[in-house]
Amino acid sequence: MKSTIIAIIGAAILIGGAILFSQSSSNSSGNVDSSIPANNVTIVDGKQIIEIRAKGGYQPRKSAAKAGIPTILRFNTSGTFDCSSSVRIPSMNISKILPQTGAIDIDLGIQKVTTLQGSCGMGMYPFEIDFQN
Ligand SMILES: [Cu+2]
Repeated sequence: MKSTIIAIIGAAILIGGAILFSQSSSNSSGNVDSSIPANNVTIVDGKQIIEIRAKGGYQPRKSAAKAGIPTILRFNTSGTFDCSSSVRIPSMNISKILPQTGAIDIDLGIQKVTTLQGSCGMGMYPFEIDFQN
């Protein structure tokens, strides 16, 4: 009798722990999503890579990058059927059609201190990249 009660309490603790764990892990993955804007610029072997997700607009809307180093702008898509799959950066004369799912790299060369403004083909979804020293 005593061992049955202990078994029930033990099971309740395990189930409760599993529920808590699954909730906290889903919360933390939500946090990872919202932290993408802070970490979307990486520098690998002296090359700067700016990653922007294109789907129903651009994420992050604003990127902070470094001026004066070779830079690649990478658009990631995943089932992107809306017009954010058509990207334009008028000041650089860039106009690209992105794959519905995949990644495409655009060479931005070495930028001086500036802010690049981009948008979808129709101009309704904007994004910008701020280059600073
Ligand atoms: Cu559009």
